[in-house]
Formats: sequence, structure tokens, C-alpha cells
Amino acid sequence: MPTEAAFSWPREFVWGVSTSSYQIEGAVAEDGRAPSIWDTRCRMAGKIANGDSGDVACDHYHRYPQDVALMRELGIGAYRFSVAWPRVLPRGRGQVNEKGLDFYDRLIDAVLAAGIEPWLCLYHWDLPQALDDLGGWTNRDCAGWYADYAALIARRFGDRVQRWATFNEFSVFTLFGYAIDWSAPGVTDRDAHLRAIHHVNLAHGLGVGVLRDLLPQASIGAIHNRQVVWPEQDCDADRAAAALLDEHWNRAFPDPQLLGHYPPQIAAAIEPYVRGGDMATICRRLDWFGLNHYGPIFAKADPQCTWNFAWGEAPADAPRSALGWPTWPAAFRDELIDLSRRYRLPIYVTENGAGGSDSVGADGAVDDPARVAYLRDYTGALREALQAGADVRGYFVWSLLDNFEWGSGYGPRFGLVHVDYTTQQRTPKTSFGWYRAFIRDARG
Ligand code: PNW
Repeated sequence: MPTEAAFSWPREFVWGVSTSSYQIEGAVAEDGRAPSIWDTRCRMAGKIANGDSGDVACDHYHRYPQDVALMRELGIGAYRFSVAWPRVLPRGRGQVNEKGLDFYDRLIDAVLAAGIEPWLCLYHWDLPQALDDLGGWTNRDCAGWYADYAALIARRFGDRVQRWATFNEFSVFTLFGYAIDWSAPGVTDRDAHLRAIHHVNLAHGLGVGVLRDLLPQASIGAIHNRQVVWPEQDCDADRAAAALLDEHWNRAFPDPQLLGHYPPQIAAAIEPYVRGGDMATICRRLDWFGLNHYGPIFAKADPQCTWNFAWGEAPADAPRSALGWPTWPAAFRDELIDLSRRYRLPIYVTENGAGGSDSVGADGAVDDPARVAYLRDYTGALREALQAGADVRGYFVWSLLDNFEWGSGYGPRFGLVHVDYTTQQRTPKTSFGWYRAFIRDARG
């Protein structure tokens, strides 16, 4: 294996940051935007820590020019963001909201003017509430509504956006939204969950078809969360729980989309919802595989849960981020190597990062040494994966800004830039300077 000194990052390697609409935009009732299932969830008692919501978030809807200026200062080559479906189609289908589209026009133009490539993700969990009222992802028609929405966005922005992702983290929003109640819409039912899995896979396939037809030159991928699942205890029950969670977490979407079949336990359960021709709709040629990765997860058996598995505890001595999530850079390296063999697509790491509770110091600076250490170790593992032959083409840090961390509200902070939610003041953290220098060095 080459030594560290001999290694240089490929010239074309993409360095970026990621965000998502509901987590940063705010302005939830402005210019014709209608509620999403996350606006609804934030109004339900006890679902979000501290009663927080995305009503204001980072006020990015108004402050995007400053945020793009920060991206330019950071020196990134690519910015991944998502479009809020209920901002552009308030009812989810039908009447288009021009003012919503105008916002993304301004944003995309500003990103391009800063010399940064926009990577557009069509779905980062903010389903229009009007569609959930019709059953949301449990309704097979939702796949067609999604395809129509994808066509609208492709027609409007395809002249300036080359990079398209159909969905962000399929298995997180379906498992947490339809089996575990950690995510909107908060259903806990096996059949609803199985239907949601299949209909989201169909939506992905139909969306890819629409994008290919309308934008033959586009580079199209999908973004999957993947991390190794370990049993909490070395016993049969926890090993079985880990095997089933692994199917749900790591394989329920990439396997049908890229290999044409569901993993075995899910395949048996989902059969009643699969119609002739569906697998051909779902399994389409893609240009890249988006990987979101944080650290290993642990499973334990729990017969009270929808699928008899629950989140287990990591061993007490496991290394952890400041937020307490277990970290294991070698598992990230191995994941990249395995993925490269399994699906044979170029990989972009579309999210990697660490949470903490960073605060502004007496000198006005925000020092986040734990995040710097995490990013150093994980980019080190990324380098090792490249050296071992994994076909990785880019890396995006989650996230540019501290933002609304779903059910955890504003407590956990993942940004390279600190956000004061009272004043909306942005303060680049130590990790911002670290990543800027890292990118500069990597470009040589
Ligand atoms: C991702 N887990 O979600 C999302 O794409 C982001 O929106 C989010 O802010 C970020 O990671 C940080 O949480 C995840 O339980 C949610 O392992 C949960 C898990 C992983 C990723």
C-alpha cells in the first residue's frame, strides 16, 4: 500500500457540503408554501425535543446569499441541497407555486455564480401534508405524484443542474416514519411500512425514468444511508435482530434498485404489494451511488417493536462523537470497499460528519476539536478506501450550518458554521478552517 506521503487525491475528486430544505430554510408559511408532514409532526406534543420546529430554522430562505458566501469562503466545489416539495407544489400535485420555484432559481444561480456545482436532491423527507392526507407513501399513487413533481423540477432547473438525486436516505424515513415513530408521519405498522418501502422504490424508478427522458445528459443517483449493524449482545436473539435490521437499514432500497430483488426476509413479507413489472420499473441504470455514513449501529431483540428489533447500546468503551454516536472509521473504509464491489457504481459520500453541542467562547470563537478529529479520521479512512481500489469520486460534509436535527430539535449541532438561533449570526467553527485547508491541500 502506498505511504501517506505518496498519496494524492484525484484531481477531479468532488469536495462539498450537504444541507436539506426543512432543516435550514424556515419561512414555512411564506410565499405560498404549504405544510409538510414535518410541520405537522412539530405541532404534535412530545414528538420534538424542547418543542422545537423548523418554522424559522436557519432562516436560509432569506439569508441564502450569506450562506453561499460562506460556501465560497470554504472553497468547496459542490453543494448538495434539497427542494421542498410543498414549497413548489403546495397540494403536492396540480397547482404550481411560482414563488417557490423562484426561490430555488435564485439559490441555484447564486451557487453557480460562486463557482460551485449544485447537487439537487428531490426528497429529503418533507412530503406535502396534503399527500399524506391521501395516505402518503402507503398509497401506491404517491409514486406517480412524485414522478410528476420530479418532471416539474427537471424542466425548471435542468438547464443549470447536472447532478440529481432521487431521494435522501430511503430507509431512515420509511423505517422511522412507518415502523418506529421517530420520524413523520409517525405510523407504527408492518403493512404500512412494507407498502411505504415498495412505493418509495417505485417512485425512485419512475423518477429516474422521468429525469432520463427530460435530461438525457444528467448524472443521476440515489442517496442511501449505510452503516454496519452489530448485535448488542453476542446471543441468537440479538444476532437475528441485527440481521433483520441490516436488511431494512442497508439493503431494502439499493438491492431492488441496483440488483433487481429485495433481500430475503423483506422479499417474503413484501410480496403481497409487488405487481408484475414493478421490479423492472424500480431497477434502472444509475450513474452513481450516494452514501451517507456516520458510524456503526447496534441492534437488540425487542418483541414490543414493530419488527422485533430495537436500537441497542454500543459497548461502554466504544469510541464516540461529542454527541455520543459510536464512531469507527475502519468500518467506513470497509463499507466503501464492499459497496464498490457490490453495486459497481462510482460512489459519492453525500453525508459524513459529527454532532456536538458547540458554543461560542468568550473570545467569540467556536472551537470544535472533536469534530476536527472525526473529520480527520474519516477522511483518513476514505483515503485508505481509495488506496484499496474503491471507486469513490467525492465527499460531502454534513453539514454547512448547525440546523434543525429532526426529533432532537436544535440541541445537536452538526455544522462547520455555528448558528445563533436568536440572532441568526453565523460563526465559522475551527472545523470550517480545518476543512478549508484540507480541501486546498487535497487539490494540490
Ligand atoms: C441523516 N441513525 O439522518 C440525515 O440525512 C440528515 O438530515 C441528518 O441531519 C443527519 O443524518 C444527522 O443525523 C440520520 O439513526 C438519522 O443512524 C439517523 C441516523 C443516521 C442518519
